[in-house]
Amino acid sequence: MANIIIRPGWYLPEREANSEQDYQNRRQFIKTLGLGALGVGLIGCKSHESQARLEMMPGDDLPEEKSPNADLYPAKRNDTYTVDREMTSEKDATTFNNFYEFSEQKDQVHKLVEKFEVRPWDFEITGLVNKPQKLTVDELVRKLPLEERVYRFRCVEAWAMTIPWTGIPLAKIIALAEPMSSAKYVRFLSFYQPAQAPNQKRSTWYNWPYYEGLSIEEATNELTMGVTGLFGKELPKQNGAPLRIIVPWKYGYKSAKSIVKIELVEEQPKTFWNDLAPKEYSFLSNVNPEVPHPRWSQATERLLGGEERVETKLYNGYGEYVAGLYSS
Ligand SMILES: Nc1nc2c(c(=O)[nH]1)N[C@H]1C(S)=C(S)[C@@H](COP(=O)(O)O)O[C@H]1N2
Ligand SMILES: [Mo]
Repeated sequence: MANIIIRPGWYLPEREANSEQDYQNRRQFIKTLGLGALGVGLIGCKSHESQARLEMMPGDDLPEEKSPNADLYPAKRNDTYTVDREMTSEKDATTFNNFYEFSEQKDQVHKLVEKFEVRPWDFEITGLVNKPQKLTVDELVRKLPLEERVYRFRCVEAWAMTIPWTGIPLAKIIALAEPMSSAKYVRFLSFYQPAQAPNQKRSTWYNWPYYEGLSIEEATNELTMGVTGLFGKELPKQNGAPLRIIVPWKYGYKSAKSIVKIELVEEQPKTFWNDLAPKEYSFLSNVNPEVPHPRWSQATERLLGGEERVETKLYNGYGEYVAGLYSS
């Protein structure tokens, strides 16, 4: 029973990975039809949703409240991590999103985040720590310096992008709480607001809220960041505002969005996708071109914004930083 209900969610990646182009064409067609019909409907009835859809432009997806931290962006770029790959456009990176709390359709997420309230945003660092922390993201970005890094990012569905994230090394964020030596893993918990996130309300077969995890060595590796910005501005809601994780050598789903809790724990934590389909989404999930997903190859990836495919690299090209974590 439960299996049948869960399928729609994790079967989507297959359709995406194997016939993404078809799928996008169909969406475009539906969108064109839909807009025409909405235009007529609007004359008599200004429904909240249809109005939002008509008026929404890519740049409008930023937090609406005036930001007390706008002056922190753009942050200085740390060129140590600059990647020799062309930058993905801001439009592509902010209109094609995996964020199942809002929609399973990547091109719809950015249109459905309007009600999502990301300020003020409380989050905590708890568990096996000497100094548990409770603070807002606005406080966090004043406490620790922000920097910009250009990273490759690779989704398990075999698409990839290269974009400038702004944030703080996660090691520094975790250090605020002074982890105990018994802490071996870090667990991330995303928000739960079904009134603001339509798919949390509709698709109740998922184990909301989203949860992920890393070993403490992975979480405190110099590459891992707590991210609050993108393209020199505050993080758009659809990309995981106001605080998300970025782990650039692992498949995208390891990088939890819109987190409210970082918990230091002793045992390897359970993770959202691993619980749904353990054979397809492992806890480790390092990018590896030689290990195919059970339903598709991971040897190449499509660069967002076009049809070009390039070879996928072991650890997404970050072996010099992380190979040592796995060499025992
Ligand atoms: N809370 C939450 N975090 C999430 C996801 C999600 O659905 N919910 N999707 C993951 C997946 S599969 C990917 S590829 C990336 C997508 O991030 P982006 O939309 O900023 O590209 O977010 C990851 N983090
Ligand atoms: Mo993904």
